[in-house]
Amino acid sequence: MGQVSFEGKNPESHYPESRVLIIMTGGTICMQPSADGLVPMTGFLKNAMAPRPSFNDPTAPNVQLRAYKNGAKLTLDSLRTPVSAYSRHIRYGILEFTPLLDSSSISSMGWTEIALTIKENYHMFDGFVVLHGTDSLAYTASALSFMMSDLGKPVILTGSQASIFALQSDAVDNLLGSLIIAGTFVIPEVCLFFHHTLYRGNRTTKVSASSFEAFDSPNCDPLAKVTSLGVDVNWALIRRPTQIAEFQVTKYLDTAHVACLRIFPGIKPEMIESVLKVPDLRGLILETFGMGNAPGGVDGSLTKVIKEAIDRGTVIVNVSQCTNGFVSPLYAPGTVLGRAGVVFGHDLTTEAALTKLSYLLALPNLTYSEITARMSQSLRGEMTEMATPSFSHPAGSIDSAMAWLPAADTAFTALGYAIRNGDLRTVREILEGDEFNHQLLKRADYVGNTPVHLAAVGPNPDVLHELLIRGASVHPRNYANHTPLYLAEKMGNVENVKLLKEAGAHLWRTEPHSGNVSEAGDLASTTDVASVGAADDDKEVKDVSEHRRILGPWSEERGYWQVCQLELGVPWAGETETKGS
Ligand code: ASN
Repeated sequence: MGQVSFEGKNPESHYPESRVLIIMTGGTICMQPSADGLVPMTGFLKNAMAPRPSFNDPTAPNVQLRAYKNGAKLTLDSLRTPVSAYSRHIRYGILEFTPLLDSSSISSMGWTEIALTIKENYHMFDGFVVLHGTDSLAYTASALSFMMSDLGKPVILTGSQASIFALQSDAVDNLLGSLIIAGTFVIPEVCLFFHHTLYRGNRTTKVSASSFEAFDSPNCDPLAKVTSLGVDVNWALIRRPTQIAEFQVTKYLDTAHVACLRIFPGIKPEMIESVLKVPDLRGLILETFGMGNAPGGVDGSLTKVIKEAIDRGTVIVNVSQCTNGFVSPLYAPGTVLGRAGVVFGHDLTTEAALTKLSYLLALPNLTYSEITARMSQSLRGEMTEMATPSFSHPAGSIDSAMAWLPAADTAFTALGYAIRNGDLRTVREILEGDEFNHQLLKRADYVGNTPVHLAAVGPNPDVLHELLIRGASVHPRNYANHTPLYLAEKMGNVENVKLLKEAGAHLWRTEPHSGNVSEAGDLASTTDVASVGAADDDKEVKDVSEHRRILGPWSEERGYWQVCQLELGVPWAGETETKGS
């Protein structure tokens, strides 16, 4: 008997595939010259990606992906990348918007369309890449971050300064980097990737009209950098879930009733007043000098028009014209603005302030003071929290990371044992005692199991709950492409299955409902999240039966280790056989 060849659902490759949906909205990246100047071209997958080897693995089987748009079921052609440094292929399909836009024409309707498309397809892809023009990219990234709550998967926006069809362009690097990150790392944020750098989307601003280094996030370090060694993720900065909740989308932003005004030396109170008296105006972003200064006007006339508008219920937010630093009522004029009721936007970018206010104004039943209170809090990491935590650590210098390594191995092993024993107290002690606990939660064992995989098959749902509220993700897939939910189902652990689902977990087509946990409606929702077209469906089902053939029916005595070794791709002693024998 020979070795079992465990190849997941890709018989032509030893490596698993991640799935990424590309949403193409337009922008220079897809433009070609015409008599009227650069115009967006359709057919990006076929015309721009298929001919480029870095986007198209020639050994890949033809697979059609299922996707949804406005409730309609679609079949998308797909390609996959050659295997990445992370031992994965990224398979992707593209949904193109009609018409494709120069991003200067995007509006809140476009943001709604992007957000709803992600929502409709959320269960079928590991991550999402949004291709978009650069001009309004920072606004879109900010808007989407507020519209999406309890996001568990990466949403990466990118574009390029030069068309992908140009000889010298940043398009290939930007798109390939976005695809690999979206298909490899569970970074549950709306991000912007440009010039080898991953930024938190709502911290970005466009800083150059022509340079390839077009974006910056001046008040927030990058979330990741692509180097010759791979992707260096700054995990300490990545936002983590802290509540048990499923991904939701707010469909609408109230951009129609907000405005933005830049203060300049000599500005007249009447100018500000005319903006503040626009019918139905509900909010104003005031771009002030330095730390939030504005001229008071003769006899405080300027502050007077501001105060009157606030008394009428208009929300006025003070942000700095400087790209770096924050507003604070340190100077006298700032104090006067503060007393008048202007909200200090701290280090919000104008893009984030405008879209955040539009988001809050669209939420039903919020009072004026609830809106101003939320404006001053960080909702999605868009502003630096004012309160300094009593215990913090640097983003992780090389020295501290090196010093941490051996201890981390011990801590991870101890954590694994505590999880398997259902020992909540020890789990808490390990996580509380380790300042790098966020990294422990992301680590995986030799078959790719994260602590959540272990807890999913562990005896104590409270342990699983503890990991989830401390920011562990339900979405990572182990080396056999299996999620914690699949393992919990396989074990028939009803409570863990319920908890994982409440936290937004879902099964994949390759993880058919085991029947061990039979809840009404489960099977329908499970089969409904099929991620592939007909041809691929057949192949995947065959592969699962291959697993089953080797495993035989589930039995308790085979226990945890068999799940971990056989289901996760490591042959179990005495059960190896040649494929097809
Ligand atoms: N005008 C283009 C756009 O924003 C600029 C670009 O994508 N580089 O759509």
